[in-house]
Amino acid sequence: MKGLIFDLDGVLVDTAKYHYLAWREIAQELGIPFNEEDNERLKGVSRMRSFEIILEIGGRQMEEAEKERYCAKKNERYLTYIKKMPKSEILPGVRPFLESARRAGYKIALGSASKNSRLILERLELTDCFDAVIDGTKVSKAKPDPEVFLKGAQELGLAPADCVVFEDSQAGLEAARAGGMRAVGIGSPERLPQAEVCLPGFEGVTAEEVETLLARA
Ligand code: B16
Ligand code: MG
Repeated sequence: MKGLIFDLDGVLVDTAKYHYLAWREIAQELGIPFNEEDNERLKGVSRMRSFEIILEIGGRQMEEAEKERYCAKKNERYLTYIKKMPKSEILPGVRPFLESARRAGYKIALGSASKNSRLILERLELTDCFDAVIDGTKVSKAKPDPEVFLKGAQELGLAPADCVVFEDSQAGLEAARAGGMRAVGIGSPERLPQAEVCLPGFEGVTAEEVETLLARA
């Protein structure tokens, strides 16, 4: 294991709740029922695909241009939450994990579907922790396609097999496996059956310990 590739939303920071709040407002406006269980399907998938899933739930169809307008509106709402987000919303143990992994010589990349990832890393003062940032502005295929993680490995100058992906979404874990990388789920094994190893989070864990768990998996 030479490279660590991190998803952003739900792994480094709990932005998933803000995505949910913003989408719920849009769904309400359209009269589409939308709950936290439905929201699970939106994790890790692109903004447009998320909206299409909401339309599917409501049995609705829409012209491309109108879909774009709703996606832009959702993002405006989402950004109002993100701009108020305090630094303390970095998930527990994340910063020490990243810092100690860097000191131990691992290369670190971000592999996120979000087009807002640069802004979020800046707000959390995490930008300097990354050797490479691959996000929704740099990829054309959404998770579960492995493009985002393969580009991450490439920018780190590493083979996919030497990288481990940390993900909270099913689509993201499928992408990691499809790309030939090791896959660590952040969350419960029941919710994330695609993961080789699951961690509840990063508190009290080191990259070396993750490497040991993967060797046994
Ligand atoms: P944006 P990740 C994903 O980020 C989220 O999990 C997903 O819910 C969201 O729709 C997607 O980013 C796009 O985000 O609207 O900010 O471009 O989990 O891949 O870091
Ligand atoms: Mg995520």
